[in-house]
Amino acid sequence: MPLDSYHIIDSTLREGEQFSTAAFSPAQKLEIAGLLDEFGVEMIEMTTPCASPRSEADIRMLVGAGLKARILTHIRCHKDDALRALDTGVHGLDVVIGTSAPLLEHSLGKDINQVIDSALDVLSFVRQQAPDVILRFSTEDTFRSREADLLRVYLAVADLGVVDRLGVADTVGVALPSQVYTMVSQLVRLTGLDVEFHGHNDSGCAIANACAALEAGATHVDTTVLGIGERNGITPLGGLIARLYTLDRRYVAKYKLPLLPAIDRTVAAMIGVDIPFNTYITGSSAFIHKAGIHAKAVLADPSTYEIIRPQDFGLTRQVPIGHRLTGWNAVRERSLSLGLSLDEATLRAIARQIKHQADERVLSAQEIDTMLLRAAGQEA
Ligand code: HCA
Ligand code: CU
Repeated sequence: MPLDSYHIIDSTLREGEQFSTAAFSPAQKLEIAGLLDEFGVEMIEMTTPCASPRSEADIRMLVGAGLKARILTHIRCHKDDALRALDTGVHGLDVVIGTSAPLLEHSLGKDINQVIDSALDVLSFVRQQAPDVILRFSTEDTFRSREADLLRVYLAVADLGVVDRLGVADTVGVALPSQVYTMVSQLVRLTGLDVEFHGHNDSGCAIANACAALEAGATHVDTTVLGIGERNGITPLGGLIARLYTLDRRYVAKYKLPLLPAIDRTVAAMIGVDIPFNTYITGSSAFIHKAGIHAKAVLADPSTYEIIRPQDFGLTRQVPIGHRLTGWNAVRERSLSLGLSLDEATLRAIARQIKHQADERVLSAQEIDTMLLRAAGQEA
């Protein structure tokens, strides 16, 4: 079953470079790739060597860096692009061509028969040139393409017998999980090839769609750190991990999970953004329990309100106290961690006092500690 054996293709160094504020230096690319490799992603996709001289040099640099992850580059369906890519010694080529009506008309100026001819021509050329290169063929804007066209393209490519993997791309983030499931199942059934899913997040389904693809038999999922990419990006690495972890921790056991916070922090700093508060696992509020009822239950048994264990990612939960929703159990927990043994009536009274004051203003942790110490007869 694919969920037991899927691979992550991290595209922070390709799709992620297309994020508005991203411009990674060679040293930064090496650092990101090193972290991702240590985390355990199986493949790292880089910008085409045709983009700029630096892009080409950086592929050579990463190929020579001795990482476990295979280095791929992403190219248009052109022989010249393929030759330049192969010349870098890269381990794999991700070839893409548009198939939707808007792209056929405005981007490629080709009809679907010409797309098929060009795909077959370029792919067989690549295979002749490089018998061992990992070769993937993907259609851009898969979910706004005519299904009949898609099937013709994919079946022709599969019959050619030279590619290792087919890719489906939700380029504009329109697909629903059910559509992804149907498309991927069809490709798996009809071709028997490995299938990769690449999904944008314009309407908030990138993680769900990646999961649906895996459930349907996809073998590879594209991610980027924090989900960065064109517009608002694609499936985030941490989000995919969170999704799969909550299905079954064994699905993500092969990855070095405690490295995720450093990976997110590193890339956020490089692109000059804060990690958004609601980021899966590493957002600042991911493990904060606030209301008294939640705090009480989570302090008694974290699984009551925590589907992800923060310690699996090297993180800790927080239970803030100085607000009007607080409860005496959380106050007791804090007093115990200060080494105080206050009785229940005192703790309840302090909780009431906090609620009263916090109706005007949230109290700091320091202010709460002072209250507790005073109640225990110790000066703060
Ligand atoms: C893009 C291309 C792509 C390619 C995805 C793939 C997309 O529009 O920049 O090769 O699988 O989203 O279609 O990123
Ligand atoms: Cu994309």
